[in-house]
Amino acid sequence: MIQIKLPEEEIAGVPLKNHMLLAAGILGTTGASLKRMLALGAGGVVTKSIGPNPIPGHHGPALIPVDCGLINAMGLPNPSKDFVEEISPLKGEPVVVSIFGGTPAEFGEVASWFSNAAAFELNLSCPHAEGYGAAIGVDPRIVQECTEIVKTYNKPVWVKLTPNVTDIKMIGKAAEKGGADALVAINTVKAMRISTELCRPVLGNVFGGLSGKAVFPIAVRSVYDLYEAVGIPIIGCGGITTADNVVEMMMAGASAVEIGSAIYDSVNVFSEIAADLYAEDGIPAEEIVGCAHV
Ligand code: RRO
Repeated sequence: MIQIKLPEEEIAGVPLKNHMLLAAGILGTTGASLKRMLALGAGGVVTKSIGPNPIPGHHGPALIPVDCGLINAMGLPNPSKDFVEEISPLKGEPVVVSIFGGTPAEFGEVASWFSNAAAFELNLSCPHAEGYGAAIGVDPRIVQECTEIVKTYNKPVWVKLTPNVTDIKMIGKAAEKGGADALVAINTVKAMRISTELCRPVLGNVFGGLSGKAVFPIAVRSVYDLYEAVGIPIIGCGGITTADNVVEMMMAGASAVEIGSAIYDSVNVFSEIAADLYAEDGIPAEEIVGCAHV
């Protein structure tokens, strides 16, 4: 397997310690858990998505393990503005704050609270949130406007995209037009399970989002598509569990990756992948980013 060198420069405006970030939504609700994931080898961390008002989340069951993945319908649980204090001890660390709102103005309001963020990741892609996430992230005009307003806070802006669209390239281009510094592909894939014993949907919210190994090929395809359509960096996210998966994502066009569901199986996944991925005589990652494109 190809081995690479650690990054020597910022990636999409963020000084990452390696090419792997903790994805939004996993162990990202407290300053302590984010700090722990950095200590366990994450090159950067993305927080749980924070919105304009506190939300308790959907009622359970909210997370179900399935073959090769997880389906969640957490329902954007978050403490809103109180989270500013929660992550203040992490000042100076590569902490990307994931934010959401129902309008561009709400995105701007939430961004205005986080002067310590290394970057913002705009959640325009949660698949099961009425009025938020993918409900507005399928509209290129809104995606552009949300990006523009958050850009006024002078930090790198990453836009996380939903795969639940006919043409992800169109949404990616809208974010790029709004000034995005990077695209993150992908959020979870809309999914559900039914209990045949109970004759009812398993999730409290009925629908949720599928993550984990099952979605890796969808994420690779999305990154590959976006690489052909935009000129900004792409962060690959979805089902990555091995160093070879990281290399494959890079060959599709990703400059870095985010890892979430794999933590369910091993909290040491970052250091385990790093042991296989990096070598002092490895090649610069830039040499393989997008190399699969003909
Ligand atoms: O909280 C959630 O239910 C959730 C979010 Br914000 C998201 O972006 N993606 C997802 O699968 N779940």
